[in-house]
Amino acid sequence: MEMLQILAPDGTLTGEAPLSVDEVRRLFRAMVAGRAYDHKATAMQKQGRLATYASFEGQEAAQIGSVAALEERDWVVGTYRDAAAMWFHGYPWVNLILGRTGDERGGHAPDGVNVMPPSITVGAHMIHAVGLGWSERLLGSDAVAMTYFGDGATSEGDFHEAMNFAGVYRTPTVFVCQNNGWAISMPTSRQTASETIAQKAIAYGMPGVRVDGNDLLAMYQVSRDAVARARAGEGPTLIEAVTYRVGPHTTTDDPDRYRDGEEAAEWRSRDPIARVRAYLQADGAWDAEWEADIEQTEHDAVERAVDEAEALEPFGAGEIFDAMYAEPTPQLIEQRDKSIGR
Ligand SMILES: Cc1ncc(C[n+]2csc(CCOP(=O)(O)OP(=O)(O)O)c2C)c(N)n1
Repeated sequence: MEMLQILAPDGTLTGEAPLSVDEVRRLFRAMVAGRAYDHKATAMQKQGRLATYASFEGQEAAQIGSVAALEERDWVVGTYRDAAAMWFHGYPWVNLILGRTGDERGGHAPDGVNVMPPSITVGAHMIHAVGLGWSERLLGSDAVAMTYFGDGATSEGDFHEAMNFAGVYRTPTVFVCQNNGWAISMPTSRQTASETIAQKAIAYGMPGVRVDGNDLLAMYQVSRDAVARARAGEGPTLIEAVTYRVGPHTTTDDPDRYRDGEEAAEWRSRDPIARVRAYLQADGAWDAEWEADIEQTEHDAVERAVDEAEALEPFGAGEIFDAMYAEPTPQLIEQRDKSIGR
């Protein structure tokens, strides 16, 4: 299967750009914001202020290029590694930070923001995305659900169930697999005997596309087309975004124990942000001062979210139970009472 690329690693176009320069500048800024959050969260974990954190460095184009194709009424259903996509669709940084401290108040989106909390269970959320899209369709809406997952998640039974159901019922689902080369220490080559992930779509009766996941423009184009298909009632699409996790799996991981450092260094040189920077610069639409300015502004926004999260009164031990159901079950009431020593 061919891999679509529109923006070459040196920032030159190999096809027609699907976005105006102003739109590219807006998405460049979003990628810069994502990286500001990513670096801050990694640093905070090392300071003992966050629990485990999963960096998405290197995957900014895969996330921002795809989520940018959505409308507000659409859904984002992602994982622990998809903070940039979640944030772009309205999930506030403060909630993401709270979630990483184990505070349940970070575990849901504000009203009207169609973003599910991140799935830590590998693969389980793809089924939810299919159900969300299907229910939107049954309610007469044209909203679609975009779900993010890794190459490792495609080995879960949940992936098969989600893809199969979506194919049979032609649900408005866009499956975005960020094939980042590794599932913790398991390389994609040992994850599946398929030559590509995209080709798995054929068996479920839906289109599969393979795209350079470090290319913002190509990511946007394939996502826009998949969203349009889903919205028009033509069913789901599987997108395989070929990218790379340049950092560790999470802050608890040491990738030097299982992979060659040169591989990560090579992928760092294909940085998705640098690629768009080169494109904008060649167009006269970038200068260092502008980037320094947006970087500072986005960094400040993340810092404010951190301050807000850390200024909250600690979450009470028993309150976690209140977040489970509208009406707690007798068992939950019993557990809650025990946890607060009643
Ligand atoms: C059902 C389940 N099994 C195992 C784990 C432990 N685990 C967390 S992340 C991960 C690897 C997932 O790899 P992939 O789907 O490729 O996503 P990536 O982390 O690379 O983004 C595993 C095995 C889990 N969270 N859930």
